[in-house]
This record gives sequence, structure tokens and C-alpha cells, in this order.
Amino acid sequence: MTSALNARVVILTGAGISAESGLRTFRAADGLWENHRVEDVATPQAFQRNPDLVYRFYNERRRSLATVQPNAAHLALARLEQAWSGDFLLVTQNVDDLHDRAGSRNLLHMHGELLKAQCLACRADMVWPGDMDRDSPCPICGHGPVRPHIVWFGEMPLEMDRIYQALDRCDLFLAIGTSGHVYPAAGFVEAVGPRARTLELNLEPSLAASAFLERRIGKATELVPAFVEELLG
Ligand code: BV8
Repeated sequence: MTSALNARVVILTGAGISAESGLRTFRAADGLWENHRVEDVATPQAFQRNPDLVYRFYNERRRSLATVQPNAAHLALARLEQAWSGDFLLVTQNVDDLHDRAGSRNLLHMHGELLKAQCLACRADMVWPGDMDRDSPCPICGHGPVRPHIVWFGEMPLEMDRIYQALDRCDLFLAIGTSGHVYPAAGFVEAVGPRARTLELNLEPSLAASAFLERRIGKATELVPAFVEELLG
């Protein structure tokens, strides 16, 4: 029963849910930033080779968070979670804080968060709202250096066991605003149980579209509130 309010729901979001808030998606900019391919900046190798470039990349994106707001899609998911009595897990690939600011609680940032840092000396991670550079001291151990608390390409996403357990048990898996380019997230739809209802809400069919039982094409700020109303009946 996927419409009963006690059903188990897992939702995966990608850059497309934040697009109408004004945050550029990876694909739309054909993955470019200052003429660098994102895949070439968001890697441990890039950080090793040119840390100042990588610090700058994340400082710019962290600063841009102050200029954007959650949109109707973020708010609808927070409303759904509030009204839901069954298991509810929102897994986001996004490193922005728009789901957090919209009020989502059972929220898992599988690729890390722009507003957090990790100390390379003591390994602690911490909230980091401002700019960061190679001389920023760690507020925990006093040493550092600190790096963005971001999962780079070639690094293991966070809390994968918890995600796969939720996928295996869920009755409804919903993917919103993700192109299906990046693994392991793009493979989540294949990891749901045999009885789960699977639905993709996206501006265009994703690379994983054929693996979903249902697909709706359109903007997240239109599709998501409408689907939430449907679910809450
Ligand atoms: C891993 C943080 C294994 C960074 C991100 C070779 C070497 C190494 C690894 C690989 C390799 N080949 C493949 C891999 C795996 C690799 C990968 O998938 N690469 C891709 C490029 C082929 N994956 C990894 O490396 C992952 N780790 O595999 O580890 C491992 C195993 C053992 C031990 C150690 C490791 C880690 C991947 C995480 C990378 N970090 N983010 C940062 O943000 O700076 S990924 C980053 O890109 C985003 O977080 C996001 O996940 C991804 C972009 O995807 P989307 O969110 O889908 O965004 P996109 O722009 O692509 O699509 C937007 C969609 O929205 C579009 O479809 C569009 O139509 C739609 N849309 C637009 N507007 C709207 C809309 N929809 C609705 N409404 C709208 N208004």
C-alpha cells in the first residue's frame, strides 16, 4: 500500500530540485565551472594538485547559498514528512542547505554539505558557514588543514548502509530532479524491493528513467506539490 500514510517512503533528490531556487545544475552548465569540468575540480586529486582552486570553488558556492531560498518543491517535501506516519527518508545528492531550511528533518546528505568542513588532522567534521582556505585552523584540534565536508568523485558517499536498508524496505521510491549520471545514486531505483512503487519526477527523462514504473515530466515546483497533495489525499 503506497498511498496509506504508514507506507515506507524513500525520496532521492538531485540538483534539479534546487534549479528553480537559482542554483545551477551540473548538467545545465554542461558541468563547467570557470572552464573546469566539475568532475575535475570535485576530486581528491584536484584538491591535492591545486587546493586553492578547490577552496575557491566551494567558497563561491557556499556564499551563493545566502542568495537563494527553498522553493515550493522543497517545502512540499517538508510538508509531506510532517504529515507522514510511516517511515520517511529524504536522501539528497545536493550539498546545498535548501531541504534543511525548508524544514526537512529525516534528511541525509549523501554527498556531504557546503556548510560543513572536515579536519584533515583530527578528522572531526563541523559546521563551517564562511570561507575556507589552506590556513584555516581547525576549531576542534587547533591544527588543520580543513577541507570541504563534500564527497568528491572517487570517494565513498555517506551512510550507504542506511540508504540501502531503507531502499530494500520501502513501499514508495521517488526520484526528483536527478539526471541519473552519477553512481551509486543513479542505481538506487534498482535496489528497491519488488513490491515498491517507483516514480521519477524530472524536467526530462533521466538516464535511469526506464527503470521506474512511473515517470512525470515537468518542473519540480509544479510536479512535487501536486504529487504531495495526491499522496496526502
Ligand atoms: C563512488 C559533491 C566508489 C560534489 C557529487 C571513475 C573513477 C572514479 C569513480 C567513477 C568513475 N566512473 C564512474 C565513477 C563513479 C562516480 C560517477 O558516477 N561518475 C560519473 C560522473 C560517471 N561516482 C563516484 O565517484 C561516487 N563515489 O563511486 O565511490 C567507491 C567505492 C569504494 C571505495 C571508494 C569509492 C561519488 C559521487 C559523488 C560526487 N559528488 N557532489 C559537489 O557538489 O561539488 S556528485 C554531484 O553531481 C552532485 O552532488 C550530483 O550528485 C551530481 C549531479 O547529478 P544531479 O544531481 O542529477 O544533477 P544533474 O545536473 O546531473 O541533473 C539535474 C537533473 O535535474 C536533470 O535531469 C535536469 O533535467 C533536471 N532538472 C533541471 N531543472 C529541473 C529539473 N527537474 C525538475 N525541475 C526542474 N526545474
